[in-house]
Amino acid sequence: MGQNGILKIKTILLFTVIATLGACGDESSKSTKTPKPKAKTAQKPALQRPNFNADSAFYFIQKQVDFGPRVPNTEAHQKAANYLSGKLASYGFEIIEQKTQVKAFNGKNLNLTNIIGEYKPELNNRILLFAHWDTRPFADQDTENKTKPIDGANDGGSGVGVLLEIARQIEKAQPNIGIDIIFFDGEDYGQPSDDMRQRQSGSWCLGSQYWSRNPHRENYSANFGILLDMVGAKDAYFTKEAISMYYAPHIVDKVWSIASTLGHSKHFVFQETTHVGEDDHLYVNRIAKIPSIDIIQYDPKTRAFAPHWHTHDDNMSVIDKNTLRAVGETVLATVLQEAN
Ligand code: AHN
Ligand code: ZN
Repeated sequence: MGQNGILKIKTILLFTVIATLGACGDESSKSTKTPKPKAKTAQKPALQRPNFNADSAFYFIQKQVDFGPRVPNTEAHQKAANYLSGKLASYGFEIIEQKTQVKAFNGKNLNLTNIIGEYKPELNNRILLFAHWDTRPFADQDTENKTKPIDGANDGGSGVGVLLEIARQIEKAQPNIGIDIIFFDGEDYGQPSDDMRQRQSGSWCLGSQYWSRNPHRENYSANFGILLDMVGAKDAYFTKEAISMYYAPHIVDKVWSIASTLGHSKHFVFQETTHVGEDDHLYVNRIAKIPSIDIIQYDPKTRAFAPHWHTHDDNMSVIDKNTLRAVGETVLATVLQEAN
């Protein structure tokens, strides 16, 4: 607020005091003629539990898995892209499909599509929500069928499923704030740790790297960003992850405190963890300069992702509606609280 704004409020308060004193000496009596200044300085209303339907989020994950693994350059990937764009459009979002070709660590050219949905594109006050929609082309953490692609119900499906349900609720609530939902492609095509080739930096997060260098609108900006990655498994915990704490500690605090108010501290634990690996928010922070956090399942005790991570066990059987609800309510409440 500028100097003028402060002066204005001071002046209004002064008048209020005089008006109240003038009315009578009774402290409990409140002037009915001066409700406006009160509204100006009023606190935010108490946080409400938003409508978020976990059955619906679950269904959106099932639909993605039903296409088959969403591996770039496959038919399932193309069909899933059409489904995701169509769904976001059906909730009133304006769609931009950002297409590019990138080289993977193994020399393959990958055709990627970042799917971007804009709600109220005309507003400058914006929030960015994102998740990756592609799935890992191999099961390098499995002991069997290591070269076959995975279902990626949790890793790929869950973040997108929760965000589609949030999009559906945003259309109903019509908040007065700009919201961008981006489904990034090519996150999970990173070099396996046992790969014999020379170590390559930046082999993960190919779609978000491209977008961060080439945002869908010139001078694109958002107040902050929230990434959802592996947010659907039973009993998942989300720790305060190191890259988020480095670039956007105030957003971590905001989201974790909303989770706590809504009774979701079992999932959003007040524990910081060190680097859990590269993720899309790294590039959104570092290159696009949007302070962004990652809600990502990580077990501080085993210092690892869930046991199903990058294995064939990452299928619908690991998805749990209580976790989807905890994440969905928390992220949606965060967005709605920013609206005015
Ligand atoms: C790495 O393991 C390098 N990054 C973890 C990010 C990730 C992979 N999220 C899902 N799959
Ligand atoms: Zn992955």
